Amino acid sequence: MGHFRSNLRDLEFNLFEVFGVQERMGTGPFEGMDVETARGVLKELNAVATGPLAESFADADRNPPVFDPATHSVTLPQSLKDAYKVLWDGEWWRLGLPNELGGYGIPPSVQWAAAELILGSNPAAFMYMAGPNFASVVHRNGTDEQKRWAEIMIDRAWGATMVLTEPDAGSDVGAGRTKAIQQADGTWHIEGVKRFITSAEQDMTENIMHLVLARPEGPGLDPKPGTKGLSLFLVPKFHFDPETGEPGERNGAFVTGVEHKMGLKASTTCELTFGQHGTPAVGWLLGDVHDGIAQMFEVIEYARMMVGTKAIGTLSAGYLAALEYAKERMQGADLPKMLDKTAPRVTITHHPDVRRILMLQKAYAEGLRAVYTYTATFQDEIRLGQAAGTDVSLAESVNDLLLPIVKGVGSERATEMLLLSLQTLGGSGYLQDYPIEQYIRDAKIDSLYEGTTAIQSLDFLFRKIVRNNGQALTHVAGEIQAFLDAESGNGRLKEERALLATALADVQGILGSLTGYLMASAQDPASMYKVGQHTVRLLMAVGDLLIGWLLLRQAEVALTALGGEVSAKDQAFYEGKVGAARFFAKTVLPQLAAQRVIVETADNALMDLPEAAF
Ligand code: ST9
Ligand code: FAD
Repeated sequence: MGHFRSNLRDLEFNLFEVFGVQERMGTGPFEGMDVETARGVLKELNAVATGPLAESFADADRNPPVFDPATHSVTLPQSLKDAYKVLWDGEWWRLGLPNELGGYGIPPSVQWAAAELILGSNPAAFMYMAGPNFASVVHRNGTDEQKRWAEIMIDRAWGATMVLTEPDAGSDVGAGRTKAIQQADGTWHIEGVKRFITSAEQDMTENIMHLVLARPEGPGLDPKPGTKGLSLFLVPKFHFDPETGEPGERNGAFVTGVEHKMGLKASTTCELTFGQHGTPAVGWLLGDVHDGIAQMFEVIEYARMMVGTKAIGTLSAGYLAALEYAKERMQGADLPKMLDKTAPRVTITHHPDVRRILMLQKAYAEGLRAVYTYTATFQDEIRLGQAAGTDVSLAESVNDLLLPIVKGVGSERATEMLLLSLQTLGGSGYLQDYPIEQYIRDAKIDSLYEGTTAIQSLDFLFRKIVRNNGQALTHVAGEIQAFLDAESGNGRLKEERALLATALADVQGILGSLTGYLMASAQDPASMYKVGQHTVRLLMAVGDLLIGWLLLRQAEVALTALGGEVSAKDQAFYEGKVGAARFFAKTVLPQLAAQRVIVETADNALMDLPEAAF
């Protein structure tokens, strides 16, 4: 068996028993889809993900891509190429495409469940598949000619990259200095150095389309500072025939270095230079409009959801590996018999502390899976509404609100919980004989790229809550309140509902204090620091609240199912749902009260401390 342990049962539970995704199938853009087909897709992909796709995971880590500076080229390990071929030949990339570009008309909620299977099994292989997906952004925003290029990107199986970061412009993308100089023939020459670019070089595809942010220069252009002064250019690795896509001359975008990373080694992270090696890097302005940052955010929004799902998929795999080990490993006696040296030895699942860390992993893995699926249900609504011509602004703003939770909370909790997965194995967890040490190394990147957690938290508070006048948040809080008011479940989970109600009030308290500090900053600018010290705390608190709520929703569904006839396997599954919800409500949610006190009593002592005192 490969390294990857999937949780297809839980994916399907979320989709069909909790969120009722099947109700949105058979209509509009999902007209050709039904529940049996969706289950069939997931089942088939699960076999691929747990089988051939997983095979290169460790090999490509131990034998990472090799860079040749003389030719600016990379050789990927054969095992990874084989895995990529499995994905490509299976046409799994079609799952992410809109119908008009050859997609299967599958709702985003099901797409993300499918994505979790690939990302948990082989995240680097998933990321090399960016071509078709980024082509859909080119298609949506491009000129007629560029729409054709988008089709070529898909038909000819090209790779693609998103190119923002520079040595002095990471979180602060607007500090980017790469420039685009307008040419008489309508093209642009890109000049500059970008770094940390994922998949910028590989030896699997005949061409790579780089989506590059650069600052335009030319007659009649009004240069603007910051992100608003950036435009998005299409810069292919090779020039190509615009009709057939046949590659021609080398364009002047060259990789000049590949990073040596702590994890995710199979994925190339490159320094990418434009126009620095005697060949101009010719680019084309996307859509012929200077709207780069907004266009790039269409890519970023997808990528942030992807990064969160990747982290959550890895967390789930880590938990299931830890669980499997714990059920086998005999060590020590049952705690009440600890003084009896002749007492039988037990498996470590008998020890309360092992149970504690296992259940914490389970609750976060399954709770976060529910959070990303819940988020994706709003993406389903957006697609349906757009096709029907109805107002989707609320669904869009709720999706926007939830993205930093999926990305920020998903990645932070995955890192924390994967440490507990390793802990469950004791010393063995530290060995490369088990996949968990690699999971930790590979998943750590998720809290860094696509905007660090701090950036997610600023986005969450300032853009998704304050600028949205709290509308999306009020909608979600309203759903939680409705769940509390419904009192369904025959009075079971009463204590847990009360804990959820308190947690909701605590999060509202945290937010209330932060908005108070924010308003006070109009008179006292330093008050803004009180906000900035606690935005990550807010993000994580809302994450815990959502996880607690969704686990309880799952528990309700499980209790109903347990009231009828269920198989022994399902009985265990549903009991696990109730157990996880209770555990989370009783041991995690009460911690939000302490977070609230910390925010309510915030001061600026931290900010007043001189730098030398650190
Ligand atoms: C990176 C890549 O890290 C990591 C790897 C990716 C690999 C991808 C592979 C994909 C594979 C796909 C495979 C598919 C297979 C399918 C199979 C399916 C089964 N939302 O607040 P302002 C916009 S890449 C939307 O003033 P500042 C907006 O237009 C590097 N838009 O910001 C706004 O204008 P307005 C990632 C947003 O102070 C404008 O920006 N790097 C949002 O100028 C200005 O906004 C980062 O992520 C948003 N949330 O700049 C950078 N926010 O306000 C992180 C902003 O008028 N830093 N806009 O609407 C940030 O995000 C900063 O906050 C900043 C600040 C740069 C935005
Ligand atoms: P910095 O921005 O210097 O941040 C350093 C620290 O300061 C962080 O803790 C951060 O949270 C904090 N910080 C910074 N600004 C603020 C603020 N305003 N408020 C609070 N805290 C702040 N980029 C691409 O364009 N394309 C890619 O394909 C790509 N792939 C990547 C792959 C890998 C493996 C890596 C490591 C990076 C990749 N990146 C890519 C770049 C990535 O998006 C950036 O590393 C990330 O956005 C952070 O920027 P930085 O590394 O410059 O850190």
